[in-house]
Amino acid sequence: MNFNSFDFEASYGTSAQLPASDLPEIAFAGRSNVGKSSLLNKVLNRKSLARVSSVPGKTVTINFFKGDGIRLVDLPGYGYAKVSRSEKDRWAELMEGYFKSQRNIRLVVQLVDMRHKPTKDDLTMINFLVETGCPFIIAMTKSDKLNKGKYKAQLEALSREFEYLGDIKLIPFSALNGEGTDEIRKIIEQSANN
Ligand SMILES: Nc1nc2c(ncn2[C@@H]2O[C@H](COP(=O)(O)OP(=O)(O)OP(=O)(O)O)[C@@H](O)[C@H]2O)c(=O)[nH]1
Ligand SMILES: [Mg+2]
Repeated sequence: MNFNSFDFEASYGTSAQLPASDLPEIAFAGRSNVGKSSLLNKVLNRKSLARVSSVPGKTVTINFFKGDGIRLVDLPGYGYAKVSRSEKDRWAELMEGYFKSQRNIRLVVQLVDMRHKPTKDDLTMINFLVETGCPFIIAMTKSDKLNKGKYKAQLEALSREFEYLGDIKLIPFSALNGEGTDEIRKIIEQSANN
């Protein structure tokens, strides 16, 4: 798959606006600020195709990137405490609209911060993926921020934490040094061709 061929397609703020699902889709989910846009940019070999911000809660839309016969879908981040009730409702409407409209979703890349235990919202999202029967992998982001000892300890802790998921793949990832990029690309490619 040519990961350099992707381009931004469109942003949607309500589920009614979502285009027909006429291509395989790979979606990216995770709490606000976990590094979704950074991971997308890394996988697509681009500096700032997906907007990266240090201000959490910036992406309140679903963003589509199209290339090589598939769509990559940047889902809005969750779990940011300072958003208003109406923004939370908008988030829920968008996510439910996306997941419950018979789309051709081949894979969800679920992001969690490798430095921390999964949040309550992370677990809610992961259990939602389990319930919908959606295939997914877990990318553990910001792995570069851990020293060798912490890295090993967190890898073990998160492996235990997610043991109940069976053989769901856990992939340490860093947008800074590129760890995990090739593995994620390979899984995206396999899922798209399935
Ligand atoms: N050190 C390090 N920093 C990262 C990594 N990934 C993301 N960041 C930083 O974390 C912050 C948030 O990254 P984004 O990619 O914008 O996160 P997001 O999940 O898209 O955030 P929202 O769109 O707001 O939900 C930025 O300051 C990034 O530079 C990583 O792998 N390593
Ligand atoms: Mg983002």
